Amino acid sequence: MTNTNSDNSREWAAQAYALLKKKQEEQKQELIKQEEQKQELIKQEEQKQELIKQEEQKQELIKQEEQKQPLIDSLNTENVPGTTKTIDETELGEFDDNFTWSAMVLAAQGKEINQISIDEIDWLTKLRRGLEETRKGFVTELLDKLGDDPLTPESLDDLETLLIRADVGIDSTDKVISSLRKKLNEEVVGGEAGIKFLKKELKLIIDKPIKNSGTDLLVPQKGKLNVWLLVGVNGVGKTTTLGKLAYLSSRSNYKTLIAAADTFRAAAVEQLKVWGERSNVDVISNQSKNADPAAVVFDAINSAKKRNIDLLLVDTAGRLQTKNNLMDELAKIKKIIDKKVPDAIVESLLVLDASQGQNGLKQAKSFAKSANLSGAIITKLDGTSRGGVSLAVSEEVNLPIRFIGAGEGIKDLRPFNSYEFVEALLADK
Ligand SMILES: Nc1nc2c(ncn2[C@@H]2O[C@H](COP(=O)(O)OP(=O)(O)OP(=O)(O)O)[C@@H](O)[C@H]2O)c(=O)[nH]1
Ligand SMILES: [Mg+2]
Repeated sequence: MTNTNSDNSREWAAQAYALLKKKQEEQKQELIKQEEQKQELIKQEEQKQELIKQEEQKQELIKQEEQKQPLIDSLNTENVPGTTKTIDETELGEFDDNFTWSAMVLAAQGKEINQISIDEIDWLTKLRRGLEETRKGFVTELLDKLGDDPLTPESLDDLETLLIRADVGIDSTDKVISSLRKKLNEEVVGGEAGIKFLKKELKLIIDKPIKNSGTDLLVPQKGKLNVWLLVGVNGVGKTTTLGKLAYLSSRSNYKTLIAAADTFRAAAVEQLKVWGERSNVDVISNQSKNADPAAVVFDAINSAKKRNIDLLLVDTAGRLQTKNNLMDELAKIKKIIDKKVPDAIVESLLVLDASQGQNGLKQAKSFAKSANLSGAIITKLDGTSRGGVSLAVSEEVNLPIRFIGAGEGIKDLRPFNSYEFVEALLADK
């Protein structure tokens, strides 16, 4: 190779190198560019994924909110028509003996753990506390006397005295004691078994008129006008009970109306209107002095028919001017109902104040004779030692107990449940 050739070769090589270098540089740049693009793509992909994730999270939150909504709604309204918040929402109390006892009573009636409500626990606690006075002079004393020993004929005498003292009544007491005596003749009965047997016997007495009536639980019949008259002597709790019933009824979605047929006591209408407002139920009244109670009922029936009412609750007077007779007035009201709505389902419910004991029983007997009663409501079971009178009403007046009241609050009235009542009456300690 000549020098020239050699020079040319170097030149060529240099050019080739330069070219390659350029190529390489270009490739490098291309790679960098590609890398940059790749990074850009990765970044975009990441951003996209992030956006997708955010969207998913957003959707999840929306879903959670949607799931939460009906729960919040139902908590707010709790089936009270036309209101967004419940009246006196019940708060869960302490985890104590009362709670445990109430939960056990519910469980014994087949309730599952997730079906138990705070309201039920609250009511049973009130009932148990309310019957404490009756129980004190009764079961506690009996258990103290019995100890762990088997029942003897002497302990039956003690039991007899205690039952009479708790206003259970002579007839019911006789019945229970003779069943126990019979059982004692057949076998040895321990203290605990004795209480169990006693509970069974008392429940039988209370359940008899309920079974005979053919209706275990009194509820308004749908598709008909139900008229419930609340009757009883003055001060027993008719108006208060009617207010509580209006609340129960409207809360259970029955179209409810109140007739203020106690026209004797001036404040009666105002008292009813307060209850009506609390339970969101209208009150039909006639403010004029000495208005005819039957005329108020007449107006109320017209209104009930127009509005397609399920349940008309009628408050009646506990006392009238001497020239008028309470029974005649009730008969007049009944006549109007029969004439205007012959197919209505009418209940005449005698309201009885448990704290009046045997006196209340006397009233019940005289009302039962003339007022054609279909059931009883026992009030003021809180704090009386005479809760046993409920048994006398069942046995001696033969009336099914339909509701019981144990307090002045709107929720302090419940449909009567003989199992719960007897358990509360004979709860130990
Ligand atoms: N502790 C307690 N008090 C009650 C209960 N039910 C009613 N009361 C109270 O008994 C009093 C008389 O109640 P009312 O509802 O006005 O009795 P009423 O039978 O309508 O009376 P008259 O209209 O005068 O015949 C009020 O102070 C009530 O708050 C109850 O279950 N427990
Ligand atoms: Mg009243």
